[in-house]
Amino acid sequence: MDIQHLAQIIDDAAKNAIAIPQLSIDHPFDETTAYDIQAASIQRRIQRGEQLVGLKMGFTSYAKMEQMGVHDMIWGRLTDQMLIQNGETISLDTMIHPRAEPEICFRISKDVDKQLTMDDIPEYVDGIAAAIEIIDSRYQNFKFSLEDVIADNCSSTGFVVGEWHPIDTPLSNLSMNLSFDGKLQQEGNSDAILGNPWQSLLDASRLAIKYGESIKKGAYIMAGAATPATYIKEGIMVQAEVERLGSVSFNVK
Ligand code: OOG
Ligand code: MG
Repeated sequence: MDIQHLAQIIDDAAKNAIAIPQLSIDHPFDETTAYDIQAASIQRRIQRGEQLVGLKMGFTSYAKMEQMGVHDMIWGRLTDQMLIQNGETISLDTMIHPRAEPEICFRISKDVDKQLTMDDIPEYVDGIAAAIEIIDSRYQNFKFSLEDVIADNCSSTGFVVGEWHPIDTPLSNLSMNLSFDGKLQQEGNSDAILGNPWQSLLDASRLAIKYGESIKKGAYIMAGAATPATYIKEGIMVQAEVERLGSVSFNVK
């Protein structure tokens, strides 16, 4: 198994916005190897000058698992190039078949050096916000196995974070909606994220320790979508609204 070679294939697909066949069809690999391919592909981005700014969790809701036919939690890396400003106008030229999904984001206030528990949250987190993730699988037809999607950095492409709110803002049973030009596309609830979105943050710390990845002060942690994702297209305004956390949006050129 040539990890560097597979990392280059997936990185080129993302860089050139050209879909590829599922990597695992010709080169079956296990989950550990999939994370090695992800790490190597992110290393290529870092060599081009991108910086790691956080982690994203995926398949933390049944809505997402059902939509994609994949049934295990995954995690990927976020770089500064993926960060979109709230209200920004973006072009889809660099994407293949992007979709948007409503999320919650956490901001880390202290380097994470252990697996966090609920009691640790006030010491390590200083903000929560409504967020949107743009996912853009590098695989043809947005189809993949668990190993494929992990190798593809869990489809990470862009993320937008709304206004930060204090961490004592209750996160249970909040409506989470996605709309295009004010028209509702997806409707969900924060409880869909592992029963409690904070659990996603705790799992992110567990997985970071397991895989030797660090979560630094200032990092963004995306909790995973509460609803299925919807394809975005030119000329629309994409907005997520999370009860108590307000709304966050971007425009598509
Ligand atoms: C994989 C990414 C999953 C989430 O929030 O569950 C994810 C995909 O659906 O392409 O980001
Ligand atoms: Mg997501």
